[in-house]
Amino acid sequence: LTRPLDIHRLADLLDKLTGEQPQDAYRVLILDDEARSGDYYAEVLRGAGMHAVAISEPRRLLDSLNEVNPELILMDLHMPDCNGIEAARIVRQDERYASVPIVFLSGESDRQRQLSAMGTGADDFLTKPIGDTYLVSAVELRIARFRSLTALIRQDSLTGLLNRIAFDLQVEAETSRASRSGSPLVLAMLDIDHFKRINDTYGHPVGDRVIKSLAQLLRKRLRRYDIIGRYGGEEFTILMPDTPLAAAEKVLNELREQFSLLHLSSVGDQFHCTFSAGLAALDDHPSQELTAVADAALYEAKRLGRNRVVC
Ligand code: GH3
Ligand code: MG
Ligand code: MG
Ligand code: MG
Repeated sequence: LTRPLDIHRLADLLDKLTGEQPQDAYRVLILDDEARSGDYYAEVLRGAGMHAVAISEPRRLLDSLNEVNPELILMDLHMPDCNGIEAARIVRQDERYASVPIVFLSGESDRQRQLSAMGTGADDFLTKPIGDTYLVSAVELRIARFRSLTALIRQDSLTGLLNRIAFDLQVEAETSRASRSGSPLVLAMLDIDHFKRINDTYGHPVGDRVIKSLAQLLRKRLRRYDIIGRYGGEEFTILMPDTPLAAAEKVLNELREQFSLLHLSSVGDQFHCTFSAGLAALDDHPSQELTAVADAALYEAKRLGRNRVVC
C-alpha cells in the first residue's frame, strides 16, 4: 500500500505484530480552579493508567473537551470565574457530551447545595478531601459503565458496526480533526447490488447473513482506525482518515473484488453478490456535503451498471 507512514499506521502495525488490541486508556478531564489540586488528581489518575488532563480556567473548557474527548469530567463546584454548575450546563449543551458522566468533586458539604448542583445533569457528588484509591475506583467504575452503555447505544445489533447516529458523530469529529491537521480524508458509501433479489430468492435470514458477511469482510480488511458504519439496511459507510482519494479507491476496489468472490450459500445453493460504492474526499468538498457527495457517486455507480466504485 502506498500510504504515508503516520502514527496511526504505526499503531496499527504494532497491533498486528503483537497480535493485541490495546484497551484504550480511560479519558478524564478535570476542571478545578486550584491548579495544584487539579494537577494532583490528574497525577493520581495517570498513576492508575488513565489519560487525565487538568485545567484551571473554565474558558478552556470547550477546547479541552474536544482535545480530550473525556469519558468522565471531574468538576470543582466553587470557582471564581464560572461555577461548576454553569460549567456543567456548558458541557451538556454540546450533544457530543450530553451523556458524559459529570462528577462534582468539591469541599462543599452542605447536602442541599450538593443536590442542587446535581440538578444540572451531573451524575454524582464526591467530597474533598478524597483518598487516592477511592478516587481511582470511583472514576474507573463510572467509566466502565459509561463504555458499556455507549457501546450498546452506538452499535448496530446485526453487525456490531457503528449505527448511523454514531457514524455521523464520528464524521463530525474526524472531519474537523482532518481540517485542522490538513490531512486527507475520504468517506465511502457502499450499497449491495440487487439485494432485494437475494431476499426474494433465499429469504430474509439469508439476506441478513450476506449483510453480516460484508460487515465481517470490511472489519477484517480495513485498518483499525478506519471507521465503519451500517448506515441503513444493506448500506455501509466507511470513513478513512489520512487517506488520499486514489488510495481509498484502490482499497475499495480490492474490497469489491473480494466480496464478489465470496462463496455465499443457502441450503445447498451457492451464490455471489456484489456491491457498488461512491467516494467523496474532504479535499474537494466541504465536510457537511461529504455524505451527500458520496451518495451521489454511489447513485452514479448504480446507474453505470453496478459492481463498481465511482469517485
Ligand atoms: P440496488 O442494486 O439498486 O441497490 O438494488 P437493491 O435491490 O439492493 O435496492 P433496494 O434499496 O431497493 O433494496 C434493498 C432491500 O434491502 C430492501 C429491503 O427489503 C432489504 N433490507 C433492508 N434491510 C434489511 C435487513 O436488515 N435484512 C435483510 N435481509 N434485508 C433488508
Ligand atoms: Mg475551587
Ligand atoms: Mg439500498
Ligand atoms: Mg442495494
